[in-house]
Amino acid sequence: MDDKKQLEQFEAKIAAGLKIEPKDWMPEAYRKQLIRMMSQHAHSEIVGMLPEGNWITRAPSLRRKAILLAKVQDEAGHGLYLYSATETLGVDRSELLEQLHSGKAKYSSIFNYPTLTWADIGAIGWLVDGAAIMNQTALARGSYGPYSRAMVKICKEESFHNRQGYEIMMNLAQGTPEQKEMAQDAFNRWWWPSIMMLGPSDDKSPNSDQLMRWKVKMESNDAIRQRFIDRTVPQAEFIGLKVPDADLKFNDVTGHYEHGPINWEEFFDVIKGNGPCNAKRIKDRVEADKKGAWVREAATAYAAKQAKEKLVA
Ligand code: BYC
Repeated sequence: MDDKKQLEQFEAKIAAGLKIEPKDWMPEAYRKQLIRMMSQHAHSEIVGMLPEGNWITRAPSLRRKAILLAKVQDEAGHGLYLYSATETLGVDRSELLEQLHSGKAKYSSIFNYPTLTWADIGAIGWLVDGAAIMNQTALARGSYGPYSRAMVKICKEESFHNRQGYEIMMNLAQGTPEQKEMAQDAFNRWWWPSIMMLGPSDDKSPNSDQLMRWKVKMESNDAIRQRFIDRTVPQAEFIGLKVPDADLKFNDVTGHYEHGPINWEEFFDVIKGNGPCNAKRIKDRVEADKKGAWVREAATAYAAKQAKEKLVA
């Protein structure tokens, strides 16, 4: 069958809401877009462990420590899950990791900001996981089978992450004046980066058209951002925190919040590698990879031994 016919069949399948599976024919551009997006997503999960992992030894109670440990482990699981899903497209994980460690690959802008106080852990769960859920529940309806299925499992865990973060913020906001101030300070620092992590505005998003046509992305960056804002502002008001946006107002006609200007210059600067923590994140990730080399070697040797024994038996 020629490429034109295959492309027609591929697009008809997508239009009918069917999933594309790894062995199905797909245009090279679809494969490349998925590898780009899924590997960036996997890297984000793995790099995202660093700012939170930084607080495991300083969690204020055993309960909080157990929750944070579980969350960080979940993120590792999401990363591995997503690297595996990306490998179904014919790329090797070691190649993807090399791109991350050499600074060539992107990962979410949000993880280039520092976690200065315990309230930042609350803000990450509430806002960062909250924004991630908005985005990922849409991706769960996407056209590539392994990616959309990964999203279903990941979103379930992100919901728990989101709730534990909101609970931390609620407790702090109802605490002493100092605790409330800490919550507000973390909110002030994480609000705008969380809004930006959903991607550049639609007029500055070169990949969206193609990804939406092929139903990898089901909604545009701005549409998801609006939903995130509409959901999060009342949550902030409920716990008595003030959204750090002087221009924020509710539009009774549209039923949506209107927000002030987003600092896209800052966003593009961060994704170019100039955020407050970019260099540190890559350095820490490379070190973590080196430290874990013996575990991977041992696991590979064990798997090879098992396979050999199976063959003999
Ligand atoms: N950060 O054309 P656009 C988590 C890049 S982790 C960095 O709109 P697209 C969690 C973009 O790559 C969840 N770069 O792109 C983990 C493109 O550059 P290239 C992370 C960004 O793909 C641990 C350029 O800007 N979620 O939840 O259509 C602890 C133009 O953008 C960002 C995902 O990864 C960014 N924020 O849309 C706690 C979801 N935004 O590649 C929590 C999967 C854009 O052309 N990804 N860029 O050089 C997506 O949904 C989409 O890729 C995006 C961007 C919405 C992020």
